[in-house]
Amino acid sequence: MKLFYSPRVLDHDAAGEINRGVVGEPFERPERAANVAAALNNAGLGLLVEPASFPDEHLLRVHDKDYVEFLRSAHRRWLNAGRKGDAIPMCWRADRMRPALLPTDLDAQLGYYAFDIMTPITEGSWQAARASVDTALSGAAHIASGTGQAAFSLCRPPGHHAGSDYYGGYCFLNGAAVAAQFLIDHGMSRIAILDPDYHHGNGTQDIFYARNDVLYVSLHADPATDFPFYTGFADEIGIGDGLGFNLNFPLARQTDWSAWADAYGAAEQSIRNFSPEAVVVSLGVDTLSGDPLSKFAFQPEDFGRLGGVLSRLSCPVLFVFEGGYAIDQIGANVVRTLHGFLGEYIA
Ligand code: OKP
Ligand code: ZN
Repeated sequence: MKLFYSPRVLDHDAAGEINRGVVGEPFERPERAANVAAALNNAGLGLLVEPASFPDEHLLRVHDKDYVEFLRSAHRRWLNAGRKGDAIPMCWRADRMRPALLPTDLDAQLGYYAFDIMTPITEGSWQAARASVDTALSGAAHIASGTGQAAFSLCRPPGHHAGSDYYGGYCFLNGAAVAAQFLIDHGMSRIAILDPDYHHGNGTQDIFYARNDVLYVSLHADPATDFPFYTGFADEIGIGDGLGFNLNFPLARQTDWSAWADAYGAAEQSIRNFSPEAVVVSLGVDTLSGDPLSKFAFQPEDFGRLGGVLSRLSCPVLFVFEGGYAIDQIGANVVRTLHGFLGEYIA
């Protein structure tokens, strides 16, 4: 298995996060990626390879130009306006207000492109998010070359909440979506994206919602109780040509491995019926019991089982790292997943 990691993904470093009305340490912090990198290094799964630099054109296949330019310049504009610290939106357009055209004011643009307050734009956010996309693209290029059957891209910040022109849920650029599009652009005709992160990948769903060449399948906490709240319900099944190519499995809090695996059986069948040429896995390990943001009940050994069931897909798999906030355990659980996938780990 080929592993990709760049220390540039550490550059996004938020000063704080507002959680339940209190400013505290961010859940999504650089040590997450550093810890996963350290665990991979110790696991003997292979060397961590520095990703190549890909041109923006790959990114722009999925994200809008104006949005990308906003992300690239937002923190510089924030400092130029005499502000300190991280750029955070303060005002949103309510749904019943008049429809907004792209505003020019920085604060108005922050509210225009963001969908939450927990995703600050820091001095290094652009560099990190861009490096995260290069990391995903390097994994995709490895799969597209046909020389390898599996890759793990240690992306950070995560990506699956980011849409073509919006950010939130700690995500700025959608690495899994850019990678899937890269595989399509390199001759593959059907890509499945499987998203086992605790949270619904609303951005990935949105990007491919009207398409039948990319199947999006997500198992996640019911949006009736969990972030991102407004999307991820079972009746969201795609639109137009994409009708039937989006599948959501909202699951109750406290879902454990056996309940998750039941739902996965149906998810797996739908992926098989689609017969993808490759599968991109948005690998979040925030399904762990005790994860500080999540309420599923996976035990550590269940990640080996997860890797095992993913290996049954029997087609090339690109793992793209997403969530997981139990900082001291996420590295071991990524390793368990990859070992299980490679058949080297008995749960
Ligand atoms: C990103 B990914 C605490 C609320 C948590 C944010 C969840 C973002 C998860 N302030 N909401 O899918 O792991
Ligand atoms: Zn998550």
